[in-house]
Amino acid sequence: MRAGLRTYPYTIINYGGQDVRVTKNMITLNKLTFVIAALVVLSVERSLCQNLPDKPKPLVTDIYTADPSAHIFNGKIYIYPSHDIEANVPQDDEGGHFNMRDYHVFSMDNINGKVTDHGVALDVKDVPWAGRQMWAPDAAYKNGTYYLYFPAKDKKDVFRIGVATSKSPTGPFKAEPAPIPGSYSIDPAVFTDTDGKAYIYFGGIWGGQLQRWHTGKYDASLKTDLKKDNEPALSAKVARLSKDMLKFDEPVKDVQIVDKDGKPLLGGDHDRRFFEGAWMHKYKGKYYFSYSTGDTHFLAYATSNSPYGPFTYQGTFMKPVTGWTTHHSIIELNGKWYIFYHDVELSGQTHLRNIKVRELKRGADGAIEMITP
Ligand code: FUB
Repeated sequence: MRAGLRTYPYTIINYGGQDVRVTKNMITLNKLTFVIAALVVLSVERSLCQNLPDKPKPLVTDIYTADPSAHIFNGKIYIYPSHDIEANVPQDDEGGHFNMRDYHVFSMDNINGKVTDHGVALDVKDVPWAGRQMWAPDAAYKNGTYYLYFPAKDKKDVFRIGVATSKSPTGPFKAEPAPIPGSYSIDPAVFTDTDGKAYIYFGGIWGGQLQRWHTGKYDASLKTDLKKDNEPALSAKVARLSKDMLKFDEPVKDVQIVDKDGKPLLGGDHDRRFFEGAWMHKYKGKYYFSYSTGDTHFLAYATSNSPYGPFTYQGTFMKPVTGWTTHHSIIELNGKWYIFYHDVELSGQTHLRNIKVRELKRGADGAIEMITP
């Protein structure tokens, strides 16, 4: 200590117009209070800034929802799911127990926000060509119109893909009088690339009937797959959409998935081959094709430099959820990525599902981290 200078065991501060003595201990305590307060503020802020729980809860609890296709339109999240109902149809390999009749659209202001049900957006009775089973839909937007793409069985019990339009993202949607010409099978997913071109991916084996079209003609005798385990697996399909978004603009192509040596995945490779539930997203210029492996219940993905592929298989990224089916969509919001998916937490029954959302994380190389639901 320097001569002539005195130190005091307290500091005087002016608090509310009065001089107050503050001891060292008090300063330490105040620092602690400050740190705690900062931590509380930070954690509240983080929850508003789209941090989601690791064990998400169902987003909708008053009706059953599945196969959620999420999109951001005008800065808001819209979800286009299937609407599961109890139709008392026994479970079979053809998915007869998924006997849905309509679609509801849901919206959220932010990823943690309230979920709003906008009611019935399209009913099977208003689709002139459809007979039954309104399965997993998707949506797209172009030039002031919203498009709802949906699979349904036609009056001959053959799955086709329909399209319906609306001026609002929440519908109601008006169906075109006939399915998309040349369409078949299920699970349409529409991806609009950065150059404005839109592509539709679709297909699903077993109950989704993709195997019945492998010669180009419908063959009802093929119930599950081709039963050729050592031959290339059946592929999902892709076609660019026409400018009016109502038709295929080119012949349908195979979405080929190959291993790291460039060899096609085989029909017997049930852990890796495509089953149903296609989704496409683009990350850092690469195209990520993701899908369900069906009877092995994984979500898997493959990447390419082209929206047409071939796609190189990268791995699975979600372990089986509760319930037989697994189906997802992936969106980016404010620099973070989210996966919408379903399980059967509410009902415990495969055909009565509930949608959920959680964050999708990646490694520095873009690899999607494994999710354990
Ligand atoms: O919801 C009916 C079907 O179950 C979907 O089309 C498949 O993807 C599976 O989730």
